[in-house]
Amino acid sequence: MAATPFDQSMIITIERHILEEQSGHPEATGMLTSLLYDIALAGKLIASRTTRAGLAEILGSTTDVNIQGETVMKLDQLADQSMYRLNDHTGRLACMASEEHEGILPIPERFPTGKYVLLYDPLDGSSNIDYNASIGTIFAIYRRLSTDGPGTLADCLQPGRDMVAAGYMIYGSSTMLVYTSGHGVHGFTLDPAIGEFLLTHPNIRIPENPKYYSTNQGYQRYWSRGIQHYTHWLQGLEGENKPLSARYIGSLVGDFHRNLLSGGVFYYPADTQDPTKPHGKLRLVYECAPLAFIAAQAGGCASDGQQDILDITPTSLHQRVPLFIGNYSLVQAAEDFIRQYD
Ligand code: FDP
Repeated sequence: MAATPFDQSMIITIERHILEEQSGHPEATGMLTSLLYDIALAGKLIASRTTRAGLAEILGSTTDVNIQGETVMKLDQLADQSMYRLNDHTGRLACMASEEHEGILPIPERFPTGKYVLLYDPLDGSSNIDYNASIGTIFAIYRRLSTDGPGTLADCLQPGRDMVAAGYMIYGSSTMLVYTSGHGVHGFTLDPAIGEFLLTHPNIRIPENPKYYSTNQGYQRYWSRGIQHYTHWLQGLEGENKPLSARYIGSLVGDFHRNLLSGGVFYYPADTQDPTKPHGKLRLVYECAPLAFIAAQAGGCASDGQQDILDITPTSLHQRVPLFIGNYSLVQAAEDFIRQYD
């Protein structure tokens, strides 16, 4: 029978999908399933706030400055608190870490601790909030390394390869949640009428013929020779390549999401613009590693220009690394140009 919008057998909620994935693992306790579901709930809450962002009482900056030296916007704080509060009492986490805070976020003593750690960037791309462009929440889940009691910094500084699950929520023309627990990448769209994330993009694979390159070309004068040549190659000015189209929102989740569905490469290389940031702008544990895990699960990859992002063991929570992410061939080409010219 042909599917209609009301064919209920076609409707797979995120809860059903996560539970079905769990049923393939008889040893699973259900804790990860519940954790993912709590994150999805935080996503719904943040989505409901971001869609009201134009309303005066929550739009605009606070006077606080976060540890990255950026002005914190109120929505960042709302998103940060939503993620923390929905996960602090469940007994599933040993600790958390958020891009908005300098150190790890302990679980309050009155609540039990659990076997996972959650790292998140509550509202990535937040400089776009005032302009109605897509923004997102990125998360990564690891198994704790410590055996019991409060979680530790070491629990949060694990290489991306050891990640258990990762995902992002994107708040755009619709709200989507995209996640992987190591068995493919799956995308869900929030149906605001019923308040549920429904499976709309099962088994996402990065298309083999890439369409886009995404970078902030305004910084070109600060780039190394390798990056200059790489960019010319992507533009078809060097070599035999057909030029790729340029697309850059300046919101990592938005740029990554588009390239995941259309094929392409996003890069934020090291540059000489700011001597205090010699490795680019993006944070390894909050942004690069989780998206690298998703890219790899979708058939792509991510590199810092020399090695796979997933192989880097972080040395601090707010460590920054250059990022090249997307189709495997385009990321490998970046490494080749860097090796040849830099
Ligand atoms: P934002 O500062 O708006 O939060 O790392 C944060 C980030 O956005 C990414 O989402 C985005 O890709 C990048 O910074 C944009 O930086 P530029 O403005 O330097 O291009």
